[in-house]
Amino acid sequence: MTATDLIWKKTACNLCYANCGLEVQTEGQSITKVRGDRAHPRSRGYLCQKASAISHYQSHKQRLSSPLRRRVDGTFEEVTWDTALGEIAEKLLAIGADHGPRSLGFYGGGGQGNHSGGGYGINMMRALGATDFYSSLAQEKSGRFLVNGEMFGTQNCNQTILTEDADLMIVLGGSIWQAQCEPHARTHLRHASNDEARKIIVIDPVRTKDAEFADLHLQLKPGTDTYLLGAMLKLLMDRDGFDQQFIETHTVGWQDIRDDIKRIPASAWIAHCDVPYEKVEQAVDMIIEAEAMTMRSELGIEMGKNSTLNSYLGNLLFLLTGNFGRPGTHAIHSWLQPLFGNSKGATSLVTGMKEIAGLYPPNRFPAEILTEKEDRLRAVIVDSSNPANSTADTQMTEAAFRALELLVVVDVAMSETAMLADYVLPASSQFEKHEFTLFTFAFPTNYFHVRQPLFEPLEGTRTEPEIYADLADRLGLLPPDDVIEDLRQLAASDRLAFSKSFGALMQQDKRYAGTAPIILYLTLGKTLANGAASAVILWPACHRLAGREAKAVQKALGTKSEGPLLGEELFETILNSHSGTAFTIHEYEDIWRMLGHKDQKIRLALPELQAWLGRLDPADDQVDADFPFTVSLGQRRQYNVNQIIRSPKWRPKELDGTLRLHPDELTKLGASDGGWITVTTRRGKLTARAEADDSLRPGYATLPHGYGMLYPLENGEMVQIGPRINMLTASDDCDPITDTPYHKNVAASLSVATNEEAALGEDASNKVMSWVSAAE
Ligand SMILES: Nc1nc2c(c(=O)[nH]1)N[C@H]1C(S)=C(S)[C@@H](COP(=O)(O)OP(=O)(O)OC[C@H]3O[C@@H](n4cnc5c(=O)[nH]c(N)nc54)[C@H](O)[C@@H]3O)O[C@H]1N2
Ligand SMILES: Nc1nc2c(c(=O)[nH]1)N[C@H]1C(S)=C(S)[C@@H](COP(=O)(O)OP(=O)(O)OC[C@H]3O[C@@H](n4cnc5c(=O)[nH]c(N)nc54)[C@H](O)[C@@H]3O)O[C@H]1N2
Ligand code: SF4
Ligand SMILES: [Mo]
Repeated sequence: MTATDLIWKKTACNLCYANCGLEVQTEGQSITKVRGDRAHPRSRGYLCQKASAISHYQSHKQRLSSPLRRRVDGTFEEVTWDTALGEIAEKLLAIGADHGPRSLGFYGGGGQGNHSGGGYGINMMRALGATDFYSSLAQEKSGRFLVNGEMFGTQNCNQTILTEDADLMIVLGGSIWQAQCEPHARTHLRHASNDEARKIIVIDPVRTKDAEFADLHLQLKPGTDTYLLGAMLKLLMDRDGFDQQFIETHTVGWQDIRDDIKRIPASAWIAHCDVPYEKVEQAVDMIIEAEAMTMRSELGIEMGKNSTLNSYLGNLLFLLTGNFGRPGTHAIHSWLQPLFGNSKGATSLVTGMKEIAGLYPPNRFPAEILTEKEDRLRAVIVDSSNPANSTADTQMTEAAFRALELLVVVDVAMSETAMLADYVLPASSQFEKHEFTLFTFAFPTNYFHVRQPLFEPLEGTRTEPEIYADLADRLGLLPPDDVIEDLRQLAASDRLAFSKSFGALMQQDKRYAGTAPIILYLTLGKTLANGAASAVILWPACHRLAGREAKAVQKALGTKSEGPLLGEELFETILNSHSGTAFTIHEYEDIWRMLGHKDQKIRLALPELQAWLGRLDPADDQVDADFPFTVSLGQRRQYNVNQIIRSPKWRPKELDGTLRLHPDELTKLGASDGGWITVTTRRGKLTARAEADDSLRPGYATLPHGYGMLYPLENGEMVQIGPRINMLTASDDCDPITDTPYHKNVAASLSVATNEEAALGEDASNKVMSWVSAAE
């Protein structure tokens, strides 16, 4: 080890979208020590127990280091980059020519820690004429995007919560302790809990760790949030709890929704939720008494029944009570570069589903392939996503991937999706390239962090921009070499002159609109210091923001520069702030101007959702006698992180990914704690190890997210580790407007596993455990 290895290098955690700043020590190509980066302006040294696990993302047995091509017998052979990219380009062109550009699609483009590559890949596909882009975001947040679009004016008017100054914090179907999602999440919980003046309400069928901190826990029947939210709105109305002045000043449509709320049969709906009426009254009183309230809503309602309607009612709750646009409430925030778009109602060719925020929902992905229609999807690039495990209905998703004429997977690891690919392209890891995320949701100060690489790329790998630039060239989507060379030279000598020439090229030839990021990468990008070429995609974003939000940018940078100079200063600051930096500091009054509606007023009336509210009837919500349990599929726990860490070595304590259920239910089933239970749904079945957990309501069970990977043991044997939960979910068990899956409320039957099933589970578990123990 050399002295330089002991230096603390700056980076960020890629295990959840809080993306806390880190300092790490390295040895060779591995990360050996991790601590919080106190200089990171947003996370200020905060991190959670998961951060040290990033070494298992960086180094493990399934890292890819060569392009792979599928053989006819299904096995893979290593091929050169030249062969792989040449053949992929040829096939993309042929499929596009034979069946039209809408037969080409793209899935993913970024995970919890990486968004630098997606812009290159998606735009390259756009340049080929593709319009079908799928993302995991569209299996969780589409309802929210749609509702925000209608209420605030554009689908990327993204609301954020200002928890630090709130005296009431509602956690609605989220697990702050386990899932985090913003830096200091646990600190907020602790502070609010220790402060007499601050209150916490948790709405969750599980007595979560958050609920233990709470002043009030509404442990409702799973899937009944819509009724609870409706009833709370009605009680608030009855008690004069709405902020009429806010409603009059900042909103439109109150007259159109008033009667919808008035009609809500609060008692009957609360009874349906199975929470005491007095507790709901208490919650309503706490909301009325609060000076400033935030409501953090997550997958518990977004992947719960009536997902989009939940998002609408949730928004109404904080808006009608005037908890928006002030410290400690809700706000919308600026973007350096929006993470998602604003759709104008395009629909897909096969199933006619709506594009929302520029994305199509994974739940419809298999159906867009498994059809005889000419326009079906035939060639797909998957980047930074593992849909074979993370999309609903694993069986159908795998069948769809197999039915493609071309599947290309760009990943750092041999994922279950890569295992189905025609070509697998090895990407450099997030610690081997410049990287950033667009999870920049803070207000009034918002932050951006471009992470410098810790390592040279692992031999044989390439960064995504390199991959897409090479592919775009082979696809004939780039200007001639001499044009690129001239632009590069201009960028090196005079950036403003470059800006003009680049703009002129884009005007002159519209074909290059899609590959503009790649052209920037090959020209201006190559002139950036320290090899930061991939971050060039932020350059136009910096200029746009400096034009749109000059004052807020100036304040963040402490500068008086204007126009293009301000854009350049922002770009340079972002590139050179290794711990991240503030990019805007807003005034609260800016919020109204940032709304998408020109009159700066929020729309309250959404007819489609009002009609849905009017149709709600607890009688329609009956238990299916064949599947009497509700299983929540994809619980966030101490030891899971999406599909980001594949090696089981980091979690010997929670190796199996247990099925948690109330001890009384175990007794009723005649099952034992630690024994094996088979879970059967309308779609499929699996066997999991049981774990007694009295924090769950009877009739309710949970399985964890982030398991079910196939991993090779020392002898090369592939073992599936933990439950592959989407074997249990059906694509059509989803929201009727946005197709968001109802993963948190899946109807199931549970039974003690047969001897054979239990033996299989026990055998896999023992094999992995003895390998993990030996390796330690
Ligand atoms: N440890 C860990 N953290 C993560 C991740 C991870 O894999 N592991 N993944 C990251 C990602 S991608 C995301 S999107 C976030 C998700 O973060 P969260 O949404 O906070 O996590 P979940 O555990 O999926 O669900 C949240 C809560 O919803 C509750 N819930 C279930 N059904 C219902 C219901 O019907 N009504 C209500 N009100 N609540 C219900 C669950 O009990 C749970 O406490 O986490 C991020 N952080
Ligand atoms: N049943 C059920 N299903 C769920 C959920 C649930 O709660 N229940 N949660 C859903 C949610 S909220 C989400 S966000 C999704 C997450 O699921 P996915 O969209 O599949 O995303 P991740 O698991 O974050 O990461 C996927 C892949 O990115 C790869 N990767 C990591 N770094 C890089 C890189 O630098 N470059 C490239 N090219 N690849 C990289 C990883 O190796 C991994 O294969 O799962 C969803 N699926
Ligand atoms: S809160 Fe999220 S980003 Fe921060 S250390 Fe934990 S897992 Fe990593
Ligand atoms: Mo997510």
